[in-house]
Amino acid sequence: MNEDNKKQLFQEPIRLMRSKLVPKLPGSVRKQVESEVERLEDIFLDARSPRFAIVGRRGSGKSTFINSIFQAPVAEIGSVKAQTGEGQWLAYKNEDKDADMEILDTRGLGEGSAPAEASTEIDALEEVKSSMKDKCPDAFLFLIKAKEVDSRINEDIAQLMELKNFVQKHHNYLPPVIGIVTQVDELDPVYNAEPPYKKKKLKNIDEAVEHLSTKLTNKMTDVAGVLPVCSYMVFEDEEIVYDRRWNTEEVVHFLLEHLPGSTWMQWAKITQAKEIQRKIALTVGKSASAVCGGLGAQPIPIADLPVITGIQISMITSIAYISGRELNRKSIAEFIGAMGVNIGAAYAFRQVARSLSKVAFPGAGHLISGTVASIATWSLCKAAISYFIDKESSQEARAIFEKETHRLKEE
Ligand SMILES: Nc1nc2c(ncn2[C@@H]2O[C@H](COP(=O)(O)OP(=O)(O)OP(=O)(O)O)[C@@H](O)[C@H]2O)c(=O)[nH]1
Ligand SMILES: [Mg+2]
Repeated sequence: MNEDNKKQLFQEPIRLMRSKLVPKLPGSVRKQVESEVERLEDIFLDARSPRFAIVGRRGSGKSTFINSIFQAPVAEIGSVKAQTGEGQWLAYKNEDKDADMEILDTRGLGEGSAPAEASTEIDALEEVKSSMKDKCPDAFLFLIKAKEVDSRINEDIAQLMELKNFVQKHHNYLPPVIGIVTQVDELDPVYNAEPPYKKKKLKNIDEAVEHLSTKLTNKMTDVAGVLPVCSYMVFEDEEIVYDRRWNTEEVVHFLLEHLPGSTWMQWAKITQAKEIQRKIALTVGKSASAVCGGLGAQPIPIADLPVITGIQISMITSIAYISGRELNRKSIAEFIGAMGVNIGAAYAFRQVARSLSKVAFPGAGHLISGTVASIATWSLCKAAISYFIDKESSQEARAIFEKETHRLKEE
């Protein structure tokens, strides 16, 4: 399935939600449902690559950091001379070539000698600025070696601020600044270079983070956070032969939180992190449940059932898509088949709950049936995550569906 087909897959249900569903809702619910629909639009329809401007001295570990995120040697690493030459956006592609990350790998500011690669402009800072004119970064990553958080850092921060102000002026957007303390394996005690890190090491890592954090927040108000990392890994013939990475997953998650929804799908593919896939799937599930709940709460007759089913099927399809599984009817049908009875049961239950509650508690009925629709959708989301992302069996997925439904009904 190509990208256009995939888009179509999501276009139709989202369009339906917008045109048929949202206008029917009363003001209070409409606002919430509308913002959930917008989120889904961001994730699935406006998808684009994430863009980072990486600021850091030569040798701070920018290229290594990029490789560690991809878990593949996509960026060149130089250990002797300054490597990165031109301050231009580079698109690094993942192995499947279906996602990329755009990086403005700024030339190591303050390097000792001219970079090995050719550079057309003399002033590195001006070069970086001109690259940011046509493309606005989603975030600034400020990388600094753990051992250097203390040395000459004010100058680096001043440069970072200059770049940040430039973006704000040009794009009217303030990208968050995320500090990354790199190469923590080299902190004392050096004999504990391999993770897991012991107490003494962790204490020194904390200190380095604290130090950079204070320095940054003294100068800027929009520092999203500072995280330590060890990105060192060795590849041979594109294969990982040595992996000393530490805290990479945490960084990857943290970045997701500060990236716009439109870049999430690409981020999930680039990082191949299950946790990221899960997180996006949960967000989609939350939106779908809210939409179904909002709809179920309306005094619309059985006619709304197909719409709810449609949203639930779109949700399941999107979770399969997020998981990276080849999208086809068969895998979706298999999952729905496995849940089938339960989906039906949930509907039946919903109908019963709705009619019963209208008799027993007039007025509360709508609320209850909305809740039931949302419980069924949420439980389906959990089951789809276990089936598509965690690659559990259909029996296991079904058990999760039942457990989740039961738990929510109890609440
Ligand atoms: N021990 C250790 N070495 C690292 C780590 N990250 C990077 N290095 C090493 O540091 C050196 C510089 O890393 P690069 O990733 O090339 O740094 P860079 O910031 O891209 O450098 P320029 O492109 O020249 O500005 C290389 O020898 C890397 O192997 C790390 O986490 N631990
Ligand atoms: Mg580099």
